[in-house]
Amino acid sequence: MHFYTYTRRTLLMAIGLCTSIAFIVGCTAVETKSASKPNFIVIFIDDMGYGDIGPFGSKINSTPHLDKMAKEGRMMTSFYVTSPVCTPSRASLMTGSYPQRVGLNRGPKHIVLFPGDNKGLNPSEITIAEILKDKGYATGCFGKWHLGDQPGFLPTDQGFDTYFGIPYSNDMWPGLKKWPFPDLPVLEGDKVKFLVKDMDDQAKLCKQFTDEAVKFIKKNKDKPFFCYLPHAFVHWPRLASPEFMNNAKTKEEAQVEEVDWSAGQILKTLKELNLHKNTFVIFTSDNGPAGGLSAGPLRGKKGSGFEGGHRVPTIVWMPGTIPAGTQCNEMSSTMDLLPTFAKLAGTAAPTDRVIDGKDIWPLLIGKEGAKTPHDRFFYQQGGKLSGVRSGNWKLMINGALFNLKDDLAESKNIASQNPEKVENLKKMLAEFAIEVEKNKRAVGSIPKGRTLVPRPGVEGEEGYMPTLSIPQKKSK
Ligand SMILES: [Ca+2]
Repeated sequence: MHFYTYTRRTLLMAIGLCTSIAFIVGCTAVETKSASKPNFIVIFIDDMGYGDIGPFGSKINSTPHLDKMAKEGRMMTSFYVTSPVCTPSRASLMTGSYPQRVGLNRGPKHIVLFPGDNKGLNPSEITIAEILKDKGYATGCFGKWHLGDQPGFLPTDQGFDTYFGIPYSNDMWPGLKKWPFPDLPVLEGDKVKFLVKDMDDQAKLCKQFTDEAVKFIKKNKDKPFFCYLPHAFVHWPRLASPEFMNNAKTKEEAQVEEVDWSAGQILKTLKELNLHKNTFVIFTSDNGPAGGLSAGPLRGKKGSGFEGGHRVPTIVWMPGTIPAGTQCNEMSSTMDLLPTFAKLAGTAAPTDRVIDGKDIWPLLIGKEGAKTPHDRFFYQQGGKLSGVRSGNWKLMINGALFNLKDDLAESKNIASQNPEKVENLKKMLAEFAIEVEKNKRAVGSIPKGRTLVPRPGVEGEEGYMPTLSIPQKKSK
């Protein structure tokens, strides 16, 4: 209790002091007391929809650990990702910036990065991991990266001391015959540790990433840490551990229930180590639901510019600091985590470049009267700007206008009744398109890509050709 009081007071002091450029001076005192810095854990599910977990209304999936997390924490009901697909969404989480700003609104040849692509998250970007590492944090990433698989782009090149996971999606493997994929490697650091050979291996990915994350937390219990747990689940191809498969009607249900277990393991570990009051945990998803999963009350799914593609089921948890059993409906996004974490760690987001995210700590801790720091949020579809939300109004690039307060399902286009709103939002879209073009940064690029492991059955260097450089057969 004493420890906690001390921690909280120091934290508040840090927040109070770190309000200007003078933060470096102001935070010196805080920095020496490293125990006061909170730990951060981001549990990032792949392709899970707004309606897939109990706290967000699922009647299909049993998610007791997330139910408890929501009871002990706070549901963010208007929390967004910046893109309805993997790579761009992850680029925003890592950089606090819109994906088009960092050149990763899409891959060079496809909507997301593919094995061996010569592009990736530019090493000159300052990631959330680099900011925290700089402040003395141990940094670990356990799971799916998908921001480039070439030297310079991997987690260990982007601020993570420890990495264990797959470099891109789990369906980018020979099991998906649509493209000539190489084998799917699991990396430890930047080295291939083993291959995901079959569906039994796929089924183990949730447990393996969870176990590695728990190991990392235990190992770093005495210093501040940042644990990023981007699960391969619940992305296709789907199979869960036998104990979950045996108790579920579908593979989707089994996978959701296994990631629920995973979140439970993380929270349980924190409580066992008495770190729970000094660790901020966020559970969310990288984009809306893929086939077989649910957006709940929202329209659209993975890939869509509607709410279902971008609004993700999000719970934040830090007992004693984040008010238990509460909800926040203010607009916020994954881009806000970088500035928020930076501030709590006693520093600030980079100032030499445009960072779109803002500090949302007042929203997370339920500060009375706290409002979203954003007067606009931009959506994208197919790698392109596709809409804007301001307040409760949302304009799609095709001119459809919705009021999300009265019509969360985006069922009634009310553009013709609200010409002024349409004009106002259109202007925001136009301004953003110009501004982001002006202030965008280069994507990471190397002359020639090479896959990490060869395509099965192909001899020599040819086996390492980037997947999409190989002449494609017509898919059936
Ligand atoms: Ca995804």
